[in-house]
Amino acid sequence: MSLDVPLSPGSKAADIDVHIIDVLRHRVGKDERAAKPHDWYTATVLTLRDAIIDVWMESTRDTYDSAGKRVYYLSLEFLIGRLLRDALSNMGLTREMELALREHGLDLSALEDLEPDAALGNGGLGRLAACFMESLASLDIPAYGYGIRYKNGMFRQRIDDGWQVELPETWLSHGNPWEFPRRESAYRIGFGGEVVDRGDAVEWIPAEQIEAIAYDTPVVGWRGKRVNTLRLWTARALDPIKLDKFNAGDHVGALVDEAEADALVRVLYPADNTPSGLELRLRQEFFFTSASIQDIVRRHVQYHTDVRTLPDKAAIQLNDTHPSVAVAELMRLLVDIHGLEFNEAWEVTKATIGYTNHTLLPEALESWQLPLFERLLPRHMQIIYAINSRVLREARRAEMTDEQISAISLVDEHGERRVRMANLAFVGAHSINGVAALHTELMKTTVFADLHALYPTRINNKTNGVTPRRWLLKCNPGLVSVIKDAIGDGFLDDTAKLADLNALADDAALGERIAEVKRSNKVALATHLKTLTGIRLDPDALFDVQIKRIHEYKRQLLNLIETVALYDQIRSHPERDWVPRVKIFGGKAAPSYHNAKLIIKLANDIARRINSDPSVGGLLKVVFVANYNVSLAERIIPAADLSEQISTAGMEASGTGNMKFALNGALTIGTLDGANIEIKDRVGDANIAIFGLTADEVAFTRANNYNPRAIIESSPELFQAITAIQSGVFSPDDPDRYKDLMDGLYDSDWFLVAADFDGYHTAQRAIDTRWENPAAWRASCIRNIANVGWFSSDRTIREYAKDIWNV
Ligand code: 26Q
Repeated sequence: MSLDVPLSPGSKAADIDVHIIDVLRHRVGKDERAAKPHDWYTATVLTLRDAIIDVWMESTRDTYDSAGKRVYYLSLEFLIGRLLRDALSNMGLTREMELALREHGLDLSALEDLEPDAALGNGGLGRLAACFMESLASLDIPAYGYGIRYKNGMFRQRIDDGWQVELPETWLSHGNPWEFPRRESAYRIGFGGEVVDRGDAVEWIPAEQIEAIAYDTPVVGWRGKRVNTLRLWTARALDPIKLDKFNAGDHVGALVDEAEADALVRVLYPADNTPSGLELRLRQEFFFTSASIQDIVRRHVQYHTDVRTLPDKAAIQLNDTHPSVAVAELMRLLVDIHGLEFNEAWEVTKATIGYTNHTLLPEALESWQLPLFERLLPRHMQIIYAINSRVLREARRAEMTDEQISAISLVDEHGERRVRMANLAFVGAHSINGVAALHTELMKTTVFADLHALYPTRINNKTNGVTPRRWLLKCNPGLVSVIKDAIGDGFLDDTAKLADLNALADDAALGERIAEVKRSNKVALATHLKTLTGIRLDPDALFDVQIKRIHEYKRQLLNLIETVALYDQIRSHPERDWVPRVKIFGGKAAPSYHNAKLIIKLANDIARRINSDPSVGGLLKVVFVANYNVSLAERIIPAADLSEQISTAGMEASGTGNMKFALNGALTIGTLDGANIEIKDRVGDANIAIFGLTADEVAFTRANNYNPRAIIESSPELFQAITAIQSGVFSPDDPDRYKDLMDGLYDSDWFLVAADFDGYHTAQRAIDTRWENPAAWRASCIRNIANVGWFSSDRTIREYAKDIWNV
């Protein structure tokens, strides 16, 4: 049935109402009486989707007609979260949809809660990819995201008796109304086999082949200007059921190819900043990279004929090294399939590819055992050797030392030989960027020092950003309305305009209105956490929040030890005027990361003990929120007073949570690490609490006989807290539970918890003092909101577009 009323941005509630009923009947297959909430949810998405599709097709047509350059963002992770509210709001249809649903007695926000989070990512890197996709569409830049359509995304975390338990996440169990399968966009992906010399060319004859099939999801930009495509690959066996085997009675053997294809897209590796060396991971990387590069080259040749002009029409950005094999795969297509000379292909490849680095942690730098790589990708290994010989000869010509040459090599020769994915990405790209100023400088002086000496113009900085649509407009409508009243609505299109709030920072009336919004966000969070955890929270307490992946370098342990010290002091000095605090923790640990899981248990042990101790009264509560994800972040961040960004300096590449909190009016307590430094530069020293060693001091301390034991023994608060944890005060059922963890602090303390403790503790007490002056606290909140507009991912993407992609 065709509709009389096409939907578009600006449609009226009545148009939507007609449409939604039609969709409910003809596409969901229910009438109004039989429809369950989930049917209404699906009908709502499909109705909105119809409006989106019209813009989508227009955007695609425009791009083809203008023959413009496209951006391709290759990422093994897209941590999207829910799409409905974001898409509605970007299409400008929220109010109309609300009204239309109300006619049927339905509440839009209740339907929104039925949408599962698309959690196809671990943490910062995956969430950044999602923010970038939204900003690309908002800035009207033709772009495709490429990734894997994992059947199971990031695991669901349950807390059993304080311990993390991982459960499979099944976001597709009710179907996914946002995606379009594109069976016509399918590519063959080879593995293994051999390379044969055909005289003037070589041919790779893979031993196995799997088919990659595209699923497209529309990505709507702000004000519905442009809709781009997120293309996620699934895998299928070429021959899904081997009938000869099946008929011969081998029912399982008949299906093994399909099972192997399925394994490729079954699950997201749940490791954040700690790569696993498993073969399946390398297969996943090649699978999605090869499909994406084939798709990009096919599209280019189809419209522009000559593959040599690829760099004029395509910019490929690698989100970390996970798609690094793109360098070799693009070379293979150019040389083996399209017949380019190696040198020419090499220039095309470098001009097309850019690489973003997200971590300097040595253990997170990806490398693969050479025999494994060669067995799986024999032709790519040859190409990597050929690239390497070119690069190393250049290094030799530049008179580099043997040591430098060995550091530049794509093959690590120390011990068992390994292929270095970061070096491959570096040499194959014209641009290599870090994600915050400090991180970029450290890239030049540490891991990439020698590559930087050889190619000194390639490294550049692109400080991360977050989309203000999701991380302000959508998650904090109360704050948005107060800001609108104060400075008008120009900030909705340009967050730099938030700076107009600076003139009003000391306006008591504005401070009060913002404080009222914060309080109501805290009440809403407290209500939600009461249902989740049973714990009752005082919305007038200071909400102190650390939500992020659990990792030793992020130092949740520092926060927990300080919490124990505070607990002790409240008990020892009940006569003092303590500022009531709620400590909120959330985050997942990689399943194989022992200490991270132990830290979760410690948080829960501490919470149980403190929350049931009448001697602290209502002054201190500790909550560990299970299954922290994007949707929870959207509830927690607008309700935070204090944002914990306390990584060991030099270790957090950027952080992006830090930006979200500041944008929503929380003060930051943090180290001079990642983007914290740039946040401090913008909000001003008076509006942020900085403590701890600098990155230089961290390096110096580690290099000069750091003695944590001496520090612990000379700090009474620290000593007391560590001793309490170590001796089983929080784990009476297993007194030795934290012995090794605490011994680690005495004996090595790689993350410098002891060195930074006193500075942190002092900074926390100074926060208490600030809190007791509400007017000053509110002025600081306003100055935070006013001055972090720069951290919009729109600004970041503009910089990529201008400096790297030339679009
Ligand atoms: C690699 C190989 C095998 C298995 C897993 C991995 C792997 C997966 C995820 C390695 C690293 C990651 C994730 C890294 C990450 O999230 N880095 C964060 O990136 C953010 C966006 O730039 C920064 O803000 C954070 O500081 C950085 O930690």
